[in-house]
Amino acid sequence: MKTRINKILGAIVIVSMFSAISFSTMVSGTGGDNPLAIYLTWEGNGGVVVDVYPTIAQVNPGGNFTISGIPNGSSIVCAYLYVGSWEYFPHTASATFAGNSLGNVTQFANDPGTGGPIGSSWDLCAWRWDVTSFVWGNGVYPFSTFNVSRHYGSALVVIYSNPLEPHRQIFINDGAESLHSSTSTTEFFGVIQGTGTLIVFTQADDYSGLNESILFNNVTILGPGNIFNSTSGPFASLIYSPVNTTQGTNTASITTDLDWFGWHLAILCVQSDVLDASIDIDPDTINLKSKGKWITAYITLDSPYDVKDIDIGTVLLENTIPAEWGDVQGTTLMVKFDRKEVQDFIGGPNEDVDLTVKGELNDGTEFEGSDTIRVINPP
Ligand SMILES: [Ca+2]
Ligand SMILES: [Ca+2]
Ligand SMILES: [Ca+2]
Repeated sequence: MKTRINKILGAIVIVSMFSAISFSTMVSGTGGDNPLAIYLTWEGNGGVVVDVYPTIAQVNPGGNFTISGIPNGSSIVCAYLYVGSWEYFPHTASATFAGNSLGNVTQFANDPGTGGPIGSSWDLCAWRWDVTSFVWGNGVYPFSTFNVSRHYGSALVVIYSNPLEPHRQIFINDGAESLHSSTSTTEFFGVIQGTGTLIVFTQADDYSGLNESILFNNVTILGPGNIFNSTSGPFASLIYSPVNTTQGTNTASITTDLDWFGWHLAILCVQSDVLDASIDIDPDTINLKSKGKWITAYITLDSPYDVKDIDIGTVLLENTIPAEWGDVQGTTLMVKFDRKEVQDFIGGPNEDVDLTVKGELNDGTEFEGSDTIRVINPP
C-alpha cells in the first residue's frame, strides 16, 4: 500500500501518513467489477508477440517497444498499441507510433475510482490504437502520447501469420480493471481443447503483495506470492503462463491482496492437441445403388508423425463407424469402412457430405481430418 501511494503521489510529501490505510475501503472501483472483455479472436497458422513499456507515474509517456520472435516469412495480421493510465477523469488521448500520428481517441475502457488519502480521482483509463499498417516485423517501434496523466505501462501486441507455424487460436481480451484486495475474471469463448499460453499485462504492480495469483479455469497456475512485481521494469508486468484449455468457455482470473494495480490484457494463444490429418475418401461420389463392399479413406499425417504408428483399432468415421481393416502404403494409411454402414449413416442423396475420420497413434496422440463427398441415388 505504502509503495503504491508513493508511486502515485510522486512528489507529494504526505505519503507516510497513509501507509496504514487500506485502499480497499478508500478507493472505489478496485474490486473485480470491470473484467476484461473479448476484443478479437484470430485463428490460423501464426502466433502473437507482445512488448510492454513501463514508466513511473509518467505524464505523456513515450519510448521504444522492441518486437522480436516473429519468424522469417511471416505476415502481420494486426497490431495494437495499448496505453493504461490513472486519470483524474476519463478523456481522449492521442499518440504517435513509428513516426505516424494516430489521432485523438476516447478511452475504450474505464474503471472509475475516487477516494484514497487525498480524495483524488483514480480513473483507470485504457486507450487502444490500431497500428497494423505501421508494423513490418521484428524491430524497434518508438511511440509517444499526449494528454496522459499518470502512466505506468503501455503494451504493443502483434499477431502474425506464418504457414510454418502451428494452427492456433488467439484471443485478445482487453479492458481496464483497477484491482486491489480482489479477484477479477475474464472469459474466453469457443476455445478449442489444447495447449497454449496465457499472456497477462498489468501496470502499477510492484514489490508489495503476498497472495497474488493467476488462475486458469479456476486452477492456480501461478502463485500464490508476489507475482505481479514489475516483471517488465518499474512499474509494469508481462507474464506468460502455460495453460491447458478445454473445449468451450475458459476463464482466466487474477487475484491481488496488498498491491493495487491495473489489468489491461489477457491474451490466450492455443493450439490443438489433435493432429491435423489429411483425409481422402474414395469414392468421391457414393452411389447408393452400388453393391460395393467398402468405403475407403486414405490418411496421411504431417512429418514427423508416421501413419505406421496409427492404431487401426481406434480409427472411426463420424465418431461411430469403425475401420474394418487397413494397410500402410508408403506414407499413407488406407482404411476400409463397411459400405452399408456408411450409406445407412448418410441416409439419402446429398451434394455436400462432410465426413470426419479420427483415431489415435499407439502413444495415444489423437488425429482428425475430414473430406467432402457427394452421395447420389440414381433411379
Ligand atoms: Ca475494478
Ligand atoms: Ca501497485
Ligand atoms: Ca506485487
